[in-house]
This record gives sequence, C-alpha cells and structure tokens, in this order.
Amino acid sequence: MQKVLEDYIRMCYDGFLQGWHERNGGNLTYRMKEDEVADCAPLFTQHRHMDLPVTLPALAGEYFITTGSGRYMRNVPLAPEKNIGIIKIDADGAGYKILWGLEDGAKPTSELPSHLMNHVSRMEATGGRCRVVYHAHPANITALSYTIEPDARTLSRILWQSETECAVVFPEGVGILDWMIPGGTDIAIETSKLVKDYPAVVWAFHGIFGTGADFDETFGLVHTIEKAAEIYLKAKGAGIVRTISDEQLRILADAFGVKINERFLD
Ligand code: 2HA
Ligand code: ZN
Repeated sequence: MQKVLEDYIRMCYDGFLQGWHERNGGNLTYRMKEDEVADCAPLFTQHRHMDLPVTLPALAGEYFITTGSGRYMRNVPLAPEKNIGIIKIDADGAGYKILWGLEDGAKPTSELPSHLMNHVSRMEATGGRCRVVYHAHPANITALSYTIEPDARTLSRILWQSETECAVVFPEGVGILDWMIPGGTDIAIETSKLVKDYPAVVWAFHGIFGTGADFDETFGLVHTIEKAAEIYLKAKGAGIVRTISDEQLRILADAFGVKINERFLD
C-alpha cells in the first residue's frame, strides 16, 4: 500500500486506541503532496462529483484524504476503501470529485466544511506547512470544557500550567468555541476564524480540532493537550496548592526558543 495511506490509517487507529473515537466520532483530513498524489494515481478509478456548501478557491486542485461520514475509525484498517477516500477539489473550489475509496456510496466526513475551512486558515497561518486537520473526542479535554468559561486565555493558561512541555508544544495557546451545532457551515466558519491564531481549537462539550504539518505533529499536539487536561482534572480533584508560574513559563519559552503568547501571561 502507498506509504501516505499507511501513515493515515495508522493515525486513525491510534486515535481509536486512545479512546478518542467512540462509534463514528472524529474525522481526519490530509492535504496530499504532489509525489503522494502521483503514487496514488493508479487508484483513481471513480469520478463521483459532489458540491461543497461553501466555495474555497484557495483549495482549488488540491487532493485530500478524508474519513467517511458515518464511518468508524475503528474499522479503517480493516477496509480502508470503504471507510476513507481521496477527493480532488474542483478548479473553482465549489465542489470535489471522489477519486478513490468511500465505497458503497459513502460521503466524506460530515465535518468536511470545518476541515476544509481550517485547512485554508492554517495554510495561510503557517505559510503552507499545515497539511493535517484532525477532529477527535478525547474525554479529558471535553470534560475540562465544562469547568471553564469558553475563553482561550483561561484554557491556555490551565493547559500550560498542567504539564511543563505544553508551552513549548503550543506556545500560541489553544482556542475554544462555545457550544454550536456540529456538522455545518456555521461551526466551520467560527472554527476557521479561531485556527488563524491557534493550532488547536476545543469545541465545548464535544471535542477538539488539531492541525499540523504531518501526522506525528498533529497527533502529538492533540495527545499533549489531552494529557494536560487529564493531569489538570486529576490535580483539581485532589486539590491544587501550587502551579507553574508565569515567570517559569517565560523562562521555559526562552530556554526552548519559542514565542509564548504574551497576551495570556500576567
Ligand atoms: O461523527 O465527530 O462532529 C463525526 C463527528 C462529528
Ligand atoms: Zn465530533
């Protein structure tokens, strides 16, 4: 199998093993590189056309690997051709063709608008580095969203204080969107505004969107955020008597050569 598909499938199943993908929860999209498209070209035997609910000229001609709507991450390694697929965005950015996979009439993930609009925002924010958008339902970060107001400064400070390396992994912080109906264009627009500033955005009472240049970076980001949330909730349950200070966060950022978001420090 093509290496890019192997790596993609591994990430789907890794998320399942973490317990982040109950039932059909979560979805993953990857913007393919030219050589990966060439590797996969022999697979492109279908031309099912679909319209997008939004027009995204910035993605014209791009190829994406996507999970299927209603499909389970748990089943991706067993039958990739049924559970994931490759799509190509039309030249006008208003629709796409399914070129491979998503067999038996499957469609791309219900969160495709959020994924594609996040790709546009993160491509701009990272000078084209970002290729991965990942949505998962990890229990701890979702639980944490019940304990705070939906405010990025509050959330980011909690996470930075809950594991020393967090400020190095996501010095910009993490955004948070208050509860909205998932699966549509409205939540996609609001999320794509937040990912201009943050590599990850929590959906309150739902889960998280993480982005990155490759599968390792993206999975690692969500894993780090989820671990920090777990530590916070454990520490909060036991009773927090002290935490990492803002002075220590600044020293840490200096030592690792990252630019910590000063707006979130006192
Ligand atoms: O079912 O996670 O947000 C897929 C989802 C929708
Ligand atoms: Zn979801």
